[in-house]
Amino acid sequence: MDDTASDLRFTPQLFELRRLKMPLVRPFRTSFGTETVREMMIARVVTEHGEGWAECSIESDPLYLSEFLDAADHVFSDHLVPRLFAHGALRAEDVADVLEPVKGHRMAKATLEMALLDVQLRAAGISFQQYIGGTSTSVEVGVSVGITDTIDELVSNVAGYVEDGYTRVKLKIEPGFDIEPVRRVREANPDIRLQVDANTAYFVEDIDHLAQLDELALLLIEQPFGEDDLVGHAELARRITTPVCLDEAIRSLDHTRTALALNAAHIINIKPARVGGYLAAVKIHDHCRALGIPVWCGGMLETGIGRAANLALASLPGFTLPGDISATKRYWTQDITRPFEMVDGRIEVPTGPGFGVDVDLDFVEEITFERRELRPV
Ligand code: SMG
Ligand code: MG
Repeated sequence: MDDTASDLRFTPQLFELRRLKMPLVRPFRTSFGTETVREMMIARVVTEHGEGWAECSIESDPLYLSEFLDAADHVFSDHLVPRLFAHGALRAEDVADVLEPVKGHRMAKATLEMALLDVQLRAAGISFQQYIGGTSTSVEVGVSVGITDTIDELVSNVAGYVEDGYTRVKLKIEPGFDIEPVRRVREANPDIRLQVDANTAYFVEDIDHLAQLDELALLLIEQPFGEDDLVGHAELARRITTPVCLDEAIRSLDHTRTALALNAAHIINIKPARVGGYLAAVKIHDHCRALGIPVWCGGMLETGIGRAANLALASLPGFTLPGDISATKRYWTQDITRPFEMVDGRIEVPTGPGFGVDVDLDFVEEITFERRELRPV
């Protein structure tokens, strides 16, 4: 990583947490629920050297991972932010250590680190991409397609995304909506790169059933079993030919090391928030790259803040598979940053200082339904 960002120290004077409601352009259904209006949180930190913004990828309910927004409110105000205030001047690289005594809550921790990273890189005048040593000026992206009431509807939704230019499509699956829908999408699109994501909806007893996916030429199957079932995923990896990818199971570099040691994954989905932040995400990328394990950048239906950062992350050389980073219009009619457009299946990596996007304060104000300020006492 680039050291030019490392000279100054930053004293947080204020953390502002905002909860927003953003309507999705189309409902997004997974094995754990349907989202129509997405409840999101963003954070802003103010320091003596300027301010920074962060995406908080925590969901409103504890259905994807255990963290959820109402709990995060408490964790931020009573456990994490007071530790940063008490520590005084610091760099983004210090945040994980300062917050280490608090167990878990990695998405909350990732938010605070991200806000400080934005300040720090803006103060140094360098982009996040430069800081991590990302190489490509644009990255290949994909789209994640939700479960539908009928297979025809799914085939039609996928056709729309292919029409928009997506060449890699991920289908959400669940028991009762798996082999047949995926087969129909494959038949209609013989050449697209297709993959599936089950969000922990299956059990090891389902391996023979899931093996039917093998004839559909998928890039990968993502996290069919529980977040702790590494042994189950290892058995799956032995018994099917479709490459196995882990998402929910990977919440740290240690989880990554363990999963790979057990042969529980051929591919890793790196979601920065899930692993405790962008700095941990880079470490996981480096580890996987050294072992020749392909990685790709996961998505949490982010605002433009998170999308900007994910694009830079995905420009590291080990991100050899397209990420769940779609164009803005796949998610929102209006975003809180400038929109991101896809051209030829790729989106450009932002080059401005920090994460390289400005936040539309008027629009943020309009969609904020809760705003809290945390200051040192
Ligand atoms: O495009 O950001 C996106 C969505 C990607 O499918 C996606 N994310 O398990 O990978 C996943 C899900 C988690 C979020 S569902 C609310
Ligand atoms: Mg997933």
